Amino acid sequence: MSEESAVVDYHPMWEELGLDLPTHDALLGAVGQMYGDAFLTQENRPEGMGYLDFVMSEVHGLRVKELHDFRATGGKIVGTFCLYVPEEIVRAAGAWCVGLCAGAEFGYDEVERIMPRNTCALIKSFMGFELTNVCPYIKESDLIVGETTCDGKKKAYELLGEMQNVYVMELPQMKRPQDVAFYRAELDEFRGKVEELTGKSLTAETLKASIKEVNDKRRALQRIAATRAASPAPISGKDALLATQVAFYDDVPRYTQMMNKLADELEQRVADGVGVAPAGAKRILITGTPMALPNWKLHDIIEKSGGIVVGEEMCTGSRYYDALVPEDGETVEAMFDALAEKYMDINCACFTPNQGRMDDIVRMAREYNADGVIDYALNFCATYQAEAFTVEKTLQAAEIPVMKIDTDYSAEDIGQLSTRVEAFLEMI
Ligand code: BJ8
Repeated sequence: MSEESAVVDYHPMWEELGLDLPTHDALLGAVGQMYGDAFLTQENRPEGMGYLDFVMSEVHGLRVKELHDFRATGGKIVGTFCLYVPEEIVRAAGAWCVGLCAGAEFGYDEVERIMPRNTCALIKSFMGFELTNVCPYIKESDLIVGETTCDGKKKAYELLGEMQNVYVMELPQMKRPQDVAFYRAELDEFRGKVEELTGKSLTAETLKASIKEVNDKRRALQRIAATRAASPAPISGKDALLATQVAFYDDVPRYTQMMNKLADELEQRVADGVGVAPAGAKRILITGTPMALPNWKLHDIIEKSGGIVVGEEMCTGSRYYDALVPEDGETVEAMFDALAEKYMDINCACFTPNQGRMDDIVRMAREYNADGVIDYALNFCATYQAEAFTVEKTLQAAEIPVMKIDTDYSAEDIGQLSTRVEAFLEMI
């Protein structure tokens, strides 16, 4: 993907994919406007963000074309919704992985004909994208992998399975040794499914290479995250969130290279004392449900209210990049054991108990010198909303100010949320 590429008309490709062109044009127009308003109005952005601006300007263009071309040569695409589905296995069997979680309110009328209104925005969004034929990533996916995490997703995958080729991985709900063994066996099944799709066998060599490649991607994100502990923070929370969101669908080696370049620049900024937020800006850690592209709502509110987001304890944040898979395994068996251990260490509220998440929130609040924590949950997300009480109690015991926000993807409550956020920033 070159930033110098000429403007290309992708409508023929979108038409070939079966997208509803007028509706899709409307979606791209709305996302472009949101992006301009949230990102391009920021001052003193790192130059390295130019790459992500370019990726976003081509969000349904060049990257989709790359997937399209890959498939034209026999390549397979695997779409996923959850961190528990290992990209390493997909890549080791010769396929490419794309994240399909969706972060915009679209097609809800169609969704509400087949799902309850009180379904979380993330589920409604990906179902709406499918039902209105506006997501080229779903269309390019040869296999879509769901997982038995929350009840809403489980049922949505049944409905999605009537329209697409869906495979569901079963996940345990606890983290005892027998649960890790159960998940380990699921990984074997998943391997078989992906090998069947690609017609290629995963080998110790390809798996070792893909573990290293995905670890390198996570290492680049760790470097970016580490710079956010500095005061002033060298990058806005919005820009850092975008970097993580793009990790789920960009080309892995290219993305890693570009994010390492961004990290070099941020490290230099820290050394030079250059930052993006005014001195004294309140530093906020966000914890909670994932923020899929193009959901930038809460970060935008906080940063337009004068605060700065310094970390995300979420699946589009530290849960994605904090842990690496050990690279010393030599056999497929040993590497699958390592993958099972690593992935079962993710702290999702769908698991019980989930003390690891509480420990991480407190640790991160301290490491990133946060003045306060905002616990963010999508409306109707029972697991994260219920866990909010434990989050609050834990942070109060650690004497860290906390505020709970329940919202969705709509713009309707932005005014009200801004008032609450401003009051919180003043209070801490
Ligand atoms: S590992 S957080 S990506 S399941 S917001 S759809 S939980 S009702 S997204 Fe998740 Fe995997 Fe866990 Fe992460 Fe359900 Fe809640 Fe909606 Fe959610």
